[in-house]
Amino acid sequence: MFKKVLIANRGEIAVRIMRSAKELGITSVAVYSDADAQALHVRSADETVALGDGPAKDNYLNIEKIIQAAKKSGAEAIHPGYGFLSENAEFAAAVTAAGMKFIGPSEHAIRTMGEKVAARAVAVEANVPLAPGTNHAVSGEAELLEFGEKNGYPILIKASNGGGGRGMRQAKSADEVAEAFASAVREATAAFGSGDVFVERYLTNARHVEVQVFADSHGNAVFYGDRDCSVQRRHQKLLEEAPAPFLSEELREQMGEAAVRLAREVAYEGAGTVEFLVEDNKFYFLEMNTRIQVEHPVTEMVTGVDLVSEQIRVAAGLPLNLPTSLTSVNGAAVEARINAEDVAGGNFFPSPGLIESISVPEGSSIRWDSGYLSGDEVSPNYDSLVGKLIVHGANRAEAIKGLYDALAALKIEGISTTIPAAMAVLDHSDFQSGAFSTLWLERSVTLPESGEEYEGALTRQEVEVGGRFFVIPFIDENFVGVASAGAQTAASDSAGSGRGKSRRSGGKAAGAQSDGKVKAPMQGTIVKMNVAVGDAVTEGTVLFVLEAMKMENPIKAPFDGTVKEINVELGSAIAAKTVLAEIEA
Ligand code: MV4
Repeated sequence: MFKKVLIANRGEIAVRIMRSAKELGITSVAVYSDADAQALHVRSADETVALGDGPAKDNYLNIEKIIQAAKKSGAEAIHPGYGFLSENAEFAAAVTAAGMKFIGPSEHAIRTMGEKVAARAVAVEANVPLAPGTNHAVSGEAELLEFGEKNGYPILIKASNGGGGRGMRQAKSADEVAEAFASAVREATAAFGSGDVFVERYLTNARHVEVQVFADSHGNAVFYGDRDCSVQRRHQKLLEEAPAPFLSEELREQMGEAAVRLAREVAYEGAGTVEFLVEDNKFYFLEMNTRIQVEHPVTEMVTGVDLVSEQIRVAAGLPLNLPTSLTSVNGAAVEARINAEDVAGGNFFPSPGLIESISVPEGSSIRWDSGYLSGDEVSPNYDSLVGKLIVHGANRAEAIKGLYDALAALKIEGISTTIPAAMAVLDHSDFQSGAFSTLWLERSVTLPESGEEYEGALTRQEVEVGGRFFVIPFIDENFVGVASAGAQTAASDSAGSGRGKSRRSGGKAAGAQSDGKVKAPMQGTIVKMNVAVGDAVTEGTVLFVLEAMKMENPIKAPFDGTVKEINVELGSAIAAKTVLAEIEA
């Protein structure tokens, strides 16, 4: 076993890894940027090495500096955590070349799975089902149109080097292909330096289910439970749970076996996650993440296994402690990610700053993984994750209730957090009944406004009309700068789940009573302008493309009309809520 391990990360995951290191009797070495000199992960380490000032690319992302720090400290291995250099094949190679052990899979496995077209080829080899799509980078619009013609719309254009939804665009019909293709290529080029994209049939009613796999250097490979991560907003997960609910035992086992075949095909070592879409009792491979995941604690809660210890043990050459694959687990666990963000009706604005106090509920079924204590500061320069609250229950309903109550008792002063959003989701009948998919949160949930606490105590106001219960969904294709006007009166019947409630459409925008002012949903840069004053537009016409945090956001017309006024130009840097244009009906 290693005597000393360097942790090339910060925040809650660095603290989490140090906990396992301590239990294994390993000395932990923290690295830190100047901005993090006082951070909890630095205070929690046995030894520390400074990486200097500047943005992450000068410290946490600087391969050379981290290798030097590790050598200087005498560490025998480096744990990369998640994010930063965790899925950087070059880093894994550099660690090995420097005579240390990278706690993760081989450079080859990281590179292959990081390249989505290559990963699809591995899935084909391993006989793992895929969504209909191309197994090569597409040459241009013509090929996309041909694909759409043959497989039907909507189609999803994805960056080959993408992940987390970056460089991903849908086209709902042939008309939208040119625009979606250009936008995907532009975003992929800006984010990954490669404009390679491929295309898949878009599965619009799917859940996002992932399988935990683990392999060692002795030829053992197992699956270790699954998680559902469908509750996301703009590819930021809000809640995760284990096991993935509402899956047949047969499907669960098939997915686990497929995940293990995939891991074997790339000679995988260590912990990995195989992402699938599940729709109509069928599953389709999406991608493999070659790292420990943020949401790994829900798996730990239902299996009783310490996945990080297992990563370290396996990297040290020991055989897996998990002798067989596992489909049935103990109860259920749900995790809420607590971010320093103002929910703001669904806008999730950053809310960094000084945490005046954190008060965490205690209990044998409650776990709190955090990188901060009272008096610590959340920097605007790093991930906004403050901590993860995870609750275990004898079954899903108890875990949901337990997490809801724990969230109500979790008090964080000084910054805004996503606590009210998580509570609203847990309290939603669709979440409880399983009537959700990856698009559900953005489309169907009204989230609390700024400064509002969620109040519900898992009791619901049930609105009944003519003996039936109604939910009024907030229908929002993609993301709309101003919510579509008025038209969403079609109430969907939720009587199937036995209960429902009236949810006022609203949150993210001026909504149903739109005055035609098209506002920027966030701060960013106008990278495309499709209209001029006087142009006729129809509801949903993309007026502008706003780039924010390296993601492109289409800004659409709220209703049919004419462009009366445009207040920005190509290249304009604009603040959130700026009125970009005005549409007259
Ligand atoms: C998809 C999909 C539906 N159909 N691919 C999201 C990020 C990356 N891991 C792949 N993702 C998806 N790929 C096909 N063919 C749905 C997702 C997806 C998603 C899409 C839109 C909004 C939220 C989403 C959340 C999870 C997965």
